[in-house]
Amino acid sequence: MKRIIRPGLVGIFLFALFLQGAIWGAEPAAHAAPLAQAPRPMPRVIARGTQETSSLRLPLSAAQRAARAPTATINVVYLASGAHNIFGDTCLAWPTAAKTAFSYAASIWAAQIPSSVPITIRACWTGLGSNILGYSSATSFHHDFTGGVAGYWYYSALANALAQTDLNDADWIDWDNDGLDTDADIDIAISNGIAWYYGTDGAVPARQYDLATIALHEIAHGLGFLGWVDYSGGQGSWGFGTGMPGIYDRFVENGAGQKILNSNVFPNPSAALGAQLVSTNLYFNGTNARAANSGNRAKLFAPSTWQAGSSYSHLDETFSNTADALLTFSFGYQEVIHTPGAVTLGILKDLGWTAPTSACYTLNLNASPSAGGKVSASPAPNCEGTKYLPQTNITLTATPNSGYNFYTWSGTVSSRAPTESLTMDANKEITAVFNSSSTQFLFVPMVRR
Ligand SMILES: [Ca+2]
Ligand SMILES: [Ca+2]
Ligand SMILES: [Ca+2]
Ligand SMILES: [Zn+2]
Repeated sequence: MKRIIRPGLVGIFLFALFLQGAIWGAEPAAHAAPLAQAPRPMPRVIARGTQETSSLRLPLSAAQRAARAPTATINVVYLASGAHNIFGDTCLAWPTAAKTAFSYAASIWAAQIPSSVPITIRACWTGLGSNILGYSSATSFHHDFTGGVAGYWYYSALANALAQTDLNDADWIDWDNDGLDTDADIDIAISNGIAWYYGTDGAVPARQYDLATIALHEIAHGLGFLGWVDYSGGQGSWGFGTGMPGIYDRFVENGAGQKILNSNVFPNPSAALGAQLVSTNLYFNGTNARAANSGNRAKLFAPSTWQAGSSYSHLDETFSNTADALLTFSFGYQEVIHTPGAVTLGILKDLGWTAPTSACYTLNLNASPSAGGKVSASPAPNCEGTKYLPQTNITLTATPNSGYNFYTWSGTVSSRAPTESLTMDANKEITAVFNSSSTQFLFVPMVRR
């Protein structure tokens, strides 16, 4: 940690010293002392409304919802009217139907990410700026715990999952300002001044925003889709004065493959780093993100004018109106996305989350013999790139090549019809058996000649 004191950096320096004392230097005797107040500032991101109508509708069917088994417990604490969240906003009473939509989003994530430690979200219903739908941040951040990569900040939901213990419940810091050492993991605010749709079926009327979609988006940030960089007056920096980057930043690079954390190329802080942050040329390069994105790095939102709360911690606009649009920075009227999308799941997996095996099913299709014909499936894969969401209804079509006929299916479909439907309720291995016209001709004389 650099200890260069300059006017204006004193506060950050004290913040860094505070972190040292609070996180590394805590001793049992300190228990008699008051809990430390949580250090601020910390990264925060906002979701914006476009006031334009979107045509993207990706809700979950009733069967798809029913098939989702929780892999984690996500508790939502709806802050009471008059309570303050960690950013000092005063919360208003939550409409009951809004809570239903928010909890629905939490249940979707609870079936996507595994953790043995319950995740707690503090949700504040409050007035926000014009066209701001909501904002999100983690409640606490941690580093150098068992199970994580040393030298990077993690948010508590992921840190707890990796450490398999609740790290912020006994760390002498009252991160959520409730007077207790026990702490939540994610802080989300939702605007009360938006024309929201509170249903969970995706049937959003005109000129309304889908609250479940926005809640799903904001929770993703709290799970780790949120970088530790800042930009001011052309200067870019990472670590918020702590000298330590976030785990998300570890994967970010420019088009030429230069890591933004490479201080030889981009000192921290520097104008060189600042230029990268507004370069429209930043990518998340992780094994799982690439696998989910046709082998390509996932482009990040890095517009030429820095947009605080939007830049860097969202997917690029090229993902708008696709199945990966959930982590783009803005939403249109009627935009419905109730699945995280393969690229976002890949990024979360690169950050350290273990993808649950139950989230999607594989469908392997074969033709026998391979020269005999083709098998096609409709719709295209809708989960993690090449797989299917549970309960997706699939139509299989066997098309023989010239000189062959379709004979039968083998595997989990047993039928003689060349067009067959099935429901994805498990991994499936299915073969279409073809026979050549001559084989079929020969078949008949072989019976009891
Ligand atoms: Ca604590
Ligand atoms: Ca607390
Ligand atoms: Ca906790
Ligand atoms: Zn966002």
